[in-house]
Formats: sequence, structure tokens, C-alpha cells
Amino acid sequence: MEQQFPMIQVMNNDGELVMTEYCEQITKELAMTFYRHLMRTRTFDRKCVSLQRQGRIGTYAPYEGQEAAQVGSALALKDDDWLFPTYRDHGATMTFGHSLTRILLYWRGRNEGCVPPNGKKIFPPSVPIATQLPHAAGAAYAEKRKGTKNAAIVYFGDGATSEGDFHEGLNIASVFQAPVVFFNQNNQYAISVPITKQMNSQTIAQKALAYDIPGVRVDGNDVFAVYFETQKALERARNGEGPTLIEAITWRYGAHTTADDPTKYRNQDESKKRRELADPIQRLERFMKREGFWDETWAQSVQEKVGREVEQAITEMENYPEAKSDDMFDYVFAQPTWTIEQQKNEYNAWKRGSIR
Ligand SMILES: Cc1ncc(C[n+]2csc(CCOP(=O)(O)OP(=O)(O)O)c2C)c(N)n1
Ligand SMILES: [Mg+2]
Repeated sequence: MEQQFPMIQVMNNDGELVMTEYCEQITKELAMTFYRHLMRTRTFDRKCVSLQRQGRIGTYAPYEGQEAAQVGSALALKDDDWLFPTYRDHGATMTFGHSLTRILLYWRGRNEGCVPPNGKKIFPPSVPIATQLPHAAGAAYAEKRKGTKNAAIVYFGDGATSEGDFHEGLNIASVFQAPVVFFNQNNQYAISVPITKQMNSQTIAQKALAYDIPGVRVDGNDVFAVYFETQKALERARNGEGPTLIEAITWRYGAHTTADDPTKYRNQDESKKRRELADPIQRLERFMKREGFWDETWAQSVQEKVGREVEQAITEMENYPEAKSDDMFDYVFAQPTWTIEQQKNEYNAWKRGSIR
């Protein structure tokens, strides 16, 4: 199966182009755009981990190491497409145009964090594993029924492919030839469970065979491979050729969330080695240096600019108006059930001091 689904690489770990197909499209401007987004996502992610440690946001799910998979795929989208993320995909949502302040509000436990900027079709992060796949298939099918050229992308992890919703989503999308890209980030772990203990399949891409849709395996740390292969899959979707399953092979360096301790289940040297060998940002930097696209002053200015942008979002998040406690009751259902009404009344009575 690994031979039938070879891992597509455009740029190897040393930053050399190893596939000629896309050479002409890989310009200095494109490389600079990718680098800016990669640095922006990494800066944001690291800052969030430290905000959690300082008690300024709640539990946080870091994606460091997976930036190329998220940035490359999100940049392949068009403005009117749909994006269905998990809790680990804010690197993709921010690249697609989500507001950093809103993403921070989400991690602070605020319902406002689930609201995308006007006109952006970004769903709230799905925490229940794989439930977003049927939603994405449905949204994509609705676009098809309306006769638009819009597509949907849905993100999920390796662990999610063991859920029923994964199979239901792929099946329904295949039956109705919905314009959706199933974008799997195979970071090789579902919390503490390594992929080898979770599935007997050699690849995730091969699971596409059962639904008779294309299955594509890419090096998820190669931003070019991810970008061009996602673009191809989206083009197929827009042209009425139905869904694609993409497996992007990657690795998270850190913890599953800030509530997890990865030293309990894996050797940290593995992450260190992968960082040295295959880090998505260093790899692009190596490529840019080889091609003569690299400029130290420019790289520094990128770092300063994204740093300022992140700091400003943090200030906005912290100065956001106080949360109204009624929100946690009012947004559960469109029409509250009597139990929720009762809980709300009891809570408000307790706040007023009339019950203890
Ligand atoms: C339906 C469901 N079952 C279990 C969980 C608990 N859980 C949270 S994250 C996770 C692992 C998911 O792994 P994967 O799909 O590989 O995504 P990753 O976290 O690696 O990005 C599990 C089992 C959940 N959130 N939802
Ligand atoms: Mg995983």
C-alpha cells in the first residue's frame, strides 16, 4: 500500500526541489508568502502556550511542527470556500482569514471565539472527534445543489479515521460527489496512542479506495507539496469530480494539549530529531537560501511584524468586555429546555446572594 500511495514530496528536507512539475510556479513571491504565514502561525502558537502557562487563557492545543500542513492547505482555498477545523487547526483558520483575537477568545472559553469574521465560512473548532466530516460533506453538497463553484475543506487527525463519522462523511460525499477535501493531518498520535496501535492499515490515504475517491499522500512538512496537492483536489471538487482524501504526514513536537505530558508516552528525542531533520519552516528557509531568495533583514522584519500582530490581538482579547454569565445557558439550544432555564435561574439567584 505504501507503494500504491507514495508520499509526494516537492521539496526534500534539505530544501532541494525534487519534483519538476511545480517548478515554474514556485516563485520568490510564493516562497515569501509561505514563509510569512508559517512564521505567523508558529509565533501565535508559541505565544498561546505561554499565555496558558500564565493563566491568561485556558487549556490549549498546540500545533507546532504541523504548520506547513495547515498553512499550505489553507492558502489553496478560495475566499468563498468552507473550512471545518478541529481544536488543533487554528493555524489553518488564521491563514484563511480568521481573527487572531477571536481565536484567543475561544481559548479563553468565550463563545465569541466561535464566530468568524463577516463572510468567512469557518465553523467552530470540533472537539468531538470526526463529527465535522459529515457536516463538511453536507455543506459541500449544498454548494453543489446551489450550482456554485465553492468547495469545503475539513481537517482531522489520524485518530479520527477510526471513528464512524469519518466513514460516514467519506461515504456520503462519495455517493453525492460532494466538492469536499478531507484533509488528514497524520501526526502519528491520538493523544498517547501511536498510529501503529490504532490501525492496521499502512496508510490513511488507502482508506479512500473503499469509497472510490482519490487518496493522496503528501509530506505534510513540505509546504509546496501540501499547497499544490490541495489545490489540485480543490480543482477536482470545483469541476464536479467529487471528494479527495489527503493524508499529510507530519508530527506535533509538543503535548497533545497543555493538559497532557508527552514524556509519559514517548521519547522526547524523537521530536528533537524530527525538528532538526524535517522542520517545515527550516526546510523552506533552506530552500530560499539555495535559490538566493533569502534576506536576513527581511526575515527579521517578518518576525517583528507577526510579533506585533500577535501582541495586539492579545491586548484586544484581554480588554474584551466581560462575559455575561447568561451566555453559557442561552447558547446551548435555540429554545432553552426547562432544565437549562432552571439552572440559569438558580445560578442567577446564587449570584444575587439569595441562595447559598
Ligand atoms: C468522540 C470523541 N472521542 C474521544 C475524544 C477524546 N479525544 C480528544 S483528542 C483525541 C485524539 C484525537 O487524535 P487525532 O484524531 O489523531 O487528532 P490530533 O489530536 O492528533 O490532532 C481524543 C481521543 C473526543 N474528543 N471525542
Ligand atoms: Mg493525531
